[in-house]
Amino acid sequence: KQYNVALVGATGAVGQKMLETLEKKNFPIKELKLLSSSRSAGKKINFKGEEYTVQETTPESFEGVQIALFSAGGSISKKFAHEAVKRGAVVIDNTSAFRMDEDVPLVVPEVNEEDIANHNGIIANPNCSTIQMVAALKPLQEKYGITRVIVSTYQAVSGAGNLAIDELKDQSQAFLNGEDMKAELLPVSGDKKHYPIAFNALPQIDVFQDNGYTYEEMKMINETKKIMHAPELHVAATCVRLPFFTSHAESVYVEVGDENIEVADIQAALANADGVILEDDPSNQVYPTPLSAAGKSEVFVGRVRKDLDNKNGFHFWVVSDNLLKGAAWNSVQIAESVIKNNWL
Ligand code: A2P
Ligand code: 11C
Repeated sequence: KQYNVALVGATGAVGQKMLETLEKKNFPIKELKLLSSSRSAGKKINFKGEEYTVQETTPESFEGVQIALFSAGGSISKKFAHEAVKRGAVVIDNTSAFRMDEDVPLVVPEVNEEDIANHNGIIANPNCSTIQMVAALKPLQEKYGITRVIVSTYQAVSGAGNLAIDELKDQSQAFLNGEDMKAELLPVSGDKKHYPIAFNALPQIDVFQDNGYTYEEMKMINETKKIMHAPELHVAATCVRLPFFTSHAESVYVEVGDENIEVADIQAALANADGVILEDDPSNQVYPTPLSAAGKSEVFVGRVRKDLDNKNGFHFWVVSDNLLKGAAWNSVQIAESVIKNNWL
């Protein structure tokens, strides 16, 4: 069986990876609609050797659509997702618009695929930095129980979209030419101040909340508890943007429920987990990096160590392609699960 699919935000950084992923996975598409704003309407995009014309997104765009993948920002999802559902589509939304809504499953298939069954038309794809962390935490939660997580992130500019990628390129060029770097977008488009990302590190991803955490940090905290069905889990996050293009890296500290667990136990649980690849051999300098993970769909983990003071504490390093498992790949996995399980 084949399905009518719409892709909202087809011209964006994630949208382009969605197309690559749909092609790579040979997703059963009958008709494909590529949607954007009026700015890109008329643009031609090649998919599986055929040329498609990008169209402006309107409520009517979703007539006859069965699966709609949204990745054009939260405000666009808020404007059009219900229009798509009203017309019979299942929406897989890659923005933060509905993630914390009670009737919207927030899903990483390796962690909580069964939550999809309860959808009411919208299924949310978590934030990229959350996805890779929960993929690594899940096997530990299952085997040993976890009580506390403290994470610091090292995030690629592509998480902020194509314009941020261009900004890093332009600033790098300017810096190397001895010219002034123009900062107009990062850390957050629309915020009061902008700082150069090239040759820098910005401890702000998304806007600040009243509690002093950024929205990216609060997404990691709240989404993790929801996906893992662990409202009592203690989670703290510090999210930092660094000047590379692809993959987010994370330093994770986790406390497990049993003080007799050793590094080899954690490594074994990670090595056997779905979608996770253990790359951990310090004696041979083996560990994942943003470049080694780029273009791959798995979550890579290395540097597993036991805390030197807390017997329940472990540290590790998680890396994954933020546009693939962090976005496009996870969304298409959700779509595949919907089809496979008859959850349309
Ligand atoms: P467009 O090319 O028309 O601007 P990125 O995350 O790389 O910045 O991409 C954002 C994506 O969201 C693009 O595909 C962009 O399309 C799309 N988009 C932005 N604004 C709208 C809108 N008002 N309606 C539909 N799609 C939009
Ligand atoms: C970033 N994690 O790297 C963000 C991008 O909630 O889906 C993803 C935003 C989201 O800037």
